[in-house]
Amino acid sequence: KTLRVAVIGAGRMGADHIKRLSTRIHGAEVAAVVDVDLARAQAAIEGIDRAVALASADEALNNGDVNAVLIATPGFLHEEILYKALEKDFPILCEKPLTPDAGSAWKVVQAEQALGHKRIQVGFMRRFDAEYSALGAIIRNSELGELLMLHHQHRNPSTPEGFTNEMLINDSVVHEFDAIRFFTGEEITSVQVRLGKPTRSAPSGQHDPQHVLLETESGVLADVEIYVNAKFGYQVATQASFEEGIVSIGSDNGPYVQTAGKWGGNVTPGFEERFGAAYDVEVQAWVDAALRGEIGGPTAWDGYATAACCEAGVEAQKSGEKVKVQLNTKPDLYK
Ligand code: INS
Repeated sequence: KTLRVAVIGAGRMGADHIKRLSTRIHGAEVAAVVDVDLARAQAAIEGIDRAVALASADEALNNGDVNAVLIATPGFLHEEILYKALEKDFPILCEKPLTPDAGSAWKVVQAEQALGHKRIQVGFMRRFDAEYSALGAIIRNSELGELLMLHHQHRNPSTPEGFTNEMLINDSVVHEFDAIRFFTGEEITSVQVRLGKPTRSAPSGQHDPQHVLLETESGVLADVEIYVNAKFGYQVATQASFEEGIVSIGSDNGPYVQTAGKWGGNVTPGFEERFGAAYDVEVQAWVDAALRGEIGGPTAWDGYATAACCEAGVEAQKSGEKVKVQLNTKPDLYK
């Protein structure tokens, strides 16, 4: 059996997934690529056997050759495609965020619940990063005693056009919301955002960097420096403080070069390079699980819970207050 995947959205992430599906991933093939810019969809299928370029998600979902969906459009466009794909009962890999706000994410959770089984895997790829897995295991096995604090740095070189102040939370810190839930196995209970001295490199309307402070159910404190116009390169790093030690992950490592009177190496340029291997593992896990009728990673509940954190985060950005995260009761399907 093979997944015949419709990739919806042929932008930066979609194009990256198309390449991975048609080269490194086993058990899946690109059957269709959809983009409002048909020329972009056409360019993306070049060299791929039996793949078609289409201008609408509807056409792709109703194409008899398609039996799975990878959604890589901007976040605010996910909701409509999710419902249509659920109606078809197709395996779905939906890039983060599931939807941009908690209300719409909850409706998606309810639609999946009505279906009676999990079909949606959300693209929180960091869970598949080797160092993330290793730190997760150290926490779960209490190897260094209890986890007490998490310090996160999330830095991007620059932001694409139209990247709003809210998107620092909804598009960027959403990864840390999921990471903190993944590491602790707990929900996040409150979010606070501090705005300090901004860089002069931020486009107008964006306050950058921001300092996000969080608490989990058991009182683990976490902080995130989100800095999206940091210029120097791409960096996602975490330092975890335990009763019996400190664990650091995500530093650029190697090759370490000494030449011409200098020593050093290269800074990671973007998320494709930083998380390339994690994306491969994530998509393979999705495919393998889908062929068994299951999902292989973060659920629609994770998408909803992080959306609730984002909503609290955006409110906290505006008010400067510590905002409680409100969650509905977790449905049995996700327990
Ligand atoms: C991107 C992507 C990256 C993240 C960026 C975000 O959409 O999710 O992993 O570092 O902040 O804008």
